[in-house]
Amino acid sequence: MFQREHLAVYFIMGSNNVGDKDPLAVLKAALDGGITMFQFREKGSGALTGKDKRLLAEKMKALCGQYHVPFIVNDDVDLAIEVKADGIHVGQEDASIDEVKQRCPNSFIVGVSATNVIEAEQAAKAGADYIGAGPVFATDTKRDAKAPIGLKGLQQMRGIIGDTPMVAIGGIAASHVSSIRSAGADGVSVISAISLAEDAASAASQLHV
Ligand code: TZP
Ligand code: ICP
Ligand code: MG
Repeated sequence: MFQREHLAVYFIMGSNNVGDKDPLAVLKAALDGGITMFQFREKGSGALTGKDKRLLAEKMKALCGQYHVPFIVNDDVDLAIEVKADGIHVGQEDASIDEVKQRCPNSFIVGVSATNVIEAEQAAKAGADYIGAGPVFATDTKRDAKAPIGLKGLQQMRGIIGDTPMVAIGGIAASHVSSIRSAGADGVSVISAISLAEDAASAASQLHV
């Protein structure tokens, strides 16, 4: 069962976010460092597709399972169902919440990205299990990221979504965690702060409050 505590340290990664490292080794280190949720986001230049993508997803899912950490798939509803993920994360340009809920098992965790209060309110009303709010700060990781919403934007989203679980994303480092929590987020979601860290386990542990 999904709880907002799962959003505390939400790591996102694909095979092209780790430089020369082995994505499975990075994920294992992140799990050892105490991440509370994981999202497989295989997109952008050099991203795996087809069978290679599915095989990596299966390995990552198994690893997360050993740590009882929910395994979420970004965008790809078919893959999420195929590998029996714990949930799916969709953006505003991806499948609608209604479609996702129709196609996926009832137990699926459904996360939705929101870049402004209107999208956040819609997602909460449509029954998203959690909102991914951001980018909070500028980021080089996502090429087509929207303008940063800042801590003020996060606060505004919290004001409009009531107690819907919300995780902050975009340019987040350990030094931001307490101010992000104070702005009303239930946790932080990061790619590069863990995936490009020299010591992914230590980086992950430092993202806890
Ligand atoms: N959505 C909004 S910002 C972002 C995504 C997927 C990228 C976050 O990556 P980083 O490295 O934590 O800034
Ligand atoms: N939020 C989260 C949690 N994941 C994403 N991929 C995103 C926003 C764009
Ligand atoms: Mg998407």
